[in-house]
Amino acid sequence: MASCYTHVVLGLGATGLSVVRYLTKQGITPLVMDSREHPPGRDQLTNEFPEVLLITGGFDCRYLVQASQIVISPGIPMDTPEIRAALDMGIDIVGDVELFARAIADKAPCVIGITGSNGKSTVTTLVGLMAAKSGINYALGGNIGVPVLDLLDKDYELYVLELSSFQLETTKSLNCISATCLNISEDHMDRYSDLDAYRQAKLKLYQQSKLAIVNRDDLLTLPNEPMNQTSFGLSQPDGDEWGIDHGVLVHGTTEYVAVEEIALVGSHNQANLLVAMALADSVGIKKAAMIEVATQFTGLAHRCELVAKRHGVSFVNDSKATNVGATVAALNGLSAHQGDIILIAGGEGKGADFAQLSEAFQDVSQLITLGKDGDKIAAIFEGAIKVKSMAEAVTQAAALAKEGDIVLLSPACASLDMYSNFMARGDDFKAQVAALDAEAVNA
Ligand code: UMA
Ligand code: ADP
Repeated sequence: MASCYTHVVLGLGATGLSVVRYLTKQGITPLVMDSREHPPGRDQLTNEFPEVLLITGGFDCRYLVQASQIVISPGIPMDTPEIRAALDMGIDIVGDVELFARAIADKAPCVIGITGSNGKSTVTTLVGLMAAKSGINYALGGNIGVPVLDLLDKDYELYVLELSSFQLETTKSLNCISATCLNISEDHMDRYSDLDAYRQAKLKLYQQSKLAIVNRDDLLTLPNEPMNQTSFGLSQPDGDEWGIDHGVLVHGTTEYVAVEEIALVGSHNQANLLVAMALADSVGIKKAAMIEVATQFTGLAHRCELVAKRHGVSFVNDSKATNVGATVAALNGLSAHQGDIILIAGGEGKGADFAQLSEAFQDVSQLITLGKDGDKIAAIFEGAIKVKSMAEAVTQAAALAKEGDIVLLSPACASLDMYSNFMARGDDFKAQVAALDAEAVNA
């Protein structure tokens, strides 16, 4: 069988659709394959690109081995046997971010790259807001939810990119002005052989940047080889580093903003602000713009978001805590709280070792678990309550909570066992909290 397809797109989600859009604009009609029977973008593909052939239910090797380029979605592991076979034959296998990097190589705009286990979306948003306040024509994209190839329709001075380890596995040509790996803690252990394999995927970003901004409080974020670098951290900085000195965020000896004036809550968010300012500084964003954002931005939805206060009980939605590190950060951020913390956790654990939650669980007075791996979390907390739905979790939590307590949804797990994404899970939590009031009215 001779294939007429030079380009094959693997995966038909947000990324696959953006790749088809990009390739067809270049006059290329790709073949699309998805290993699921009913991929999410099927209807959209048929409507937008009726001429594009879609094969579902597997990856047909006969097409792969005859292609000149295979564009792979981040959710598809590189060690899928069909992809390995094509790689061994020397076929160009790239991700959408690599295609983006090649497409902008001649125009040479400024690119900032942001990776890490937790805080990527917050830092990406902070840098974007700082750029906006500085009057820079910028775009945000990548893992934050906007496929990078969709940003090529317009010209921008600055691209601020959130990059996952999955995306970085297939990217080698980004030419960033500055890049950071915010922190490293266990995530996606169902995809990587160990923590170092996951870390090495993230550190690939530094090789594609003129400046590395490392977290001196997390040595796993340091590059393998010394390079042009500076650091951020919660301690007093040395020389030109970013840090905190006597309660003030500083760059070297230059004061930026006092901790008490920051609108975001928690020490992890002070770190997020420091690195955002360091990245912003690398592209000439003005100090006044950084300070304005630091004092005004209260955070993204689904990240330690206070959704309701009911009879003196605070209901906090941290649905974006899709790994253990994020839940630990949320609990550490609340450790000074006087009342009890009732935690709702569980979901798709992605192979995580939940024992790492034990220390932070000292601040939890009651644990309610749900989802596929809820039982594994319940096993490390005596007297954990196991429930089957968010409605049950919220009702139980509300019944246990008294004035001054916090009910925190911070699952330490992905949502995909019960929901389409973390936002749907957070929205369900909010809806169940709102339903408590309706029940009270009707009682
Ligand atoms: N697919 C297969 N075979 C597989 C796995 C997936 O065919 O073995 C297909 C699926 O059937 C589906 C398509 O691939 O049709 C989905 O592709 P995808 O999983 O790569 O997801 P996209 O919709 O393209 O979204 C991706 C990112 N998703 C993942 O990395 C899993 C989105 O990050 C990102 O916002 C988007 O590209 C735009 O860049 C989400 C995410 O969960 C938020 N990221 C992970 C995280 O943050 O922890 C890394
Ligand atoms: P990401 O895009 O990397 O998932 P987000 O900014 O969306 O990061 O935040 C995800 C989760 O991680 C939230 O639960 C948030 O409270 C927590 N978080 C944010 N910043 C940090 C940080 N610097 N260290 C640890 N956890 C963090």
